[in-house]
Amino acid sequence: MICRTTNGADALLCAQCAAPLALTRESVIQGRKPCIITVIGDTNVGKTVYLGYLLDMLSRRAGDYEAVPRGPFSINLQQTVMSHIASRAFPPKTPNEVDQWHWAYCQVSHKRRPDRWYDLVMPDMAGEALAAEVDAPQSYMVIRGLLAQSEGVMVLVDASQAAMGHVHADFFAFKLMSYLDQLSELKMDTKVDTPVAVVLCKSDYCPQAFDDPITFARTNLNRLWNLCESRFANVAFFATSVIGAIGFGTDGEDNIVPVPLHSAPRGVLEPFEWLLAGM
Ligand SMILES: Nc1nc2c(ncn2[C@@H]2O[C@H](COP(=O)(O)OP(=O)(O)OP(=O)(O)O)[C@@H](O)[C@H]2O)c(=O)[nH]1
Ligand SMILES: [Mg+2]
Ligand SMILES: [Zn+2]
Repeated sequence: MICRTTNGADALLCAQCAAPLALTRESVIQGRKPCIITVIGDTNVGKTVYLGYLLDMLSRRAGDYEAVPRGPFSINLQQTVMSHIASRAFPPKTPNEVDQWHWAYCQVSHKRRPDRWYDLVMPDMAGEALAAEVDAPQSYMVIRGLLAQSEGVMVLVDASQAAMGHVHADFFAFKLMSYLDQLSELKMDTKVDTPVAVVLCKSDYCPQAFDDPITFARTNLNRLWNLCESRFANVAFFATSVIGAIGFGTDGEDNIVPVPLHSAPRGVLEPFEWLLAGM
C-alpha cells in the first residue's frame, strides 16, 4: 500500500518498508483506498502522547466523529499511552526500527453523516527516524512513501521550547515543511494544497498559544510561519495539551522526570476535525 512492493500471502510486514500488511488486506476487504494522515515532528515533541489521546477520544465518541478500529493491532498505541498516563508516567520513546512502530487503522464517521466513512491510517513514527530521512532523503523509504501519499499532514511542534526562545523547534518544523514542499514537486508559482495542521504541543506550558495560535506561531516560529505562508495553500495552527498538571519525580537512576498528575486534554480533536473537513 505504501511502497508498492509485492509481498507473499502469509507475510505480516512489508519486506521493503515494514508497514503491517493487515492494512492492505483490510483495504482489499473494504474495497476502498484508505486515507493516510501522517503525524510528523521532532523527537520528544509529543507525537505518541497526542496520537494516543486522539485515538482514545475518537473511540470514546468525544467529538463529532467516531472511530472504529480495524483489527486489534490498531488499539496498541492508544492502550500503551492511556495505561501509562493512568499510572502517572509518560509512554517510552518510540524506537527507530520501523517494525516496532504502532500503526492505527480505523474507520471514522461523522455523527451527523453516518453514511460517509473514512478509512484512516495513522502510524506513530519515531522523531529520530524523521530527522534522518529529512537530512538524508530515502534513508527511510516508508516515511517518504507515507508523506507522498498522505491526504493530510499534522506537523507537531514543541510550543514550550519555542516560547522559551529555543530556535531548534522552529528549524526542525521549517525543515519538515520544506521537505514536504520538495516532495510535492511543484513549480514555484503553485502552492502545495495538501492540508497541513501545525499543532503546538505542550501548550499547557505557554497558555498564550491557546489564546492566539496564529500570533504565537508568527512570533515564536517565524521561519516556519513564513514558509507556510509562501508555499502552502492550506495551513492552520492549533494549540493542544493533554496534561492538566505536571509534577517532577526521579526515575530508577535518579534522573528527574516529568510526572503527569492528571490528564486534561485540550484542543486535541480540533486539528483532526479540521483536516477531515478539508479532505
Ligand atoms: N506538559 C506536557 N508535556 C507533554 C505533553 N505531551 C507530551 N509531553 C512530554 O513530552 C514527552 C515526549 O512525548 P512523546 O509523545 O513520547 O514524544 P514523541 O514525539 O513521540 O517522541 P519520539 O517517540 O522520540 O519521536 C513526554 O515524555 C512528556 O514529558 C503535554 O501535553 N504537556
Ligand atoms: Mg513517540
Ligand atoms: Zn511496503
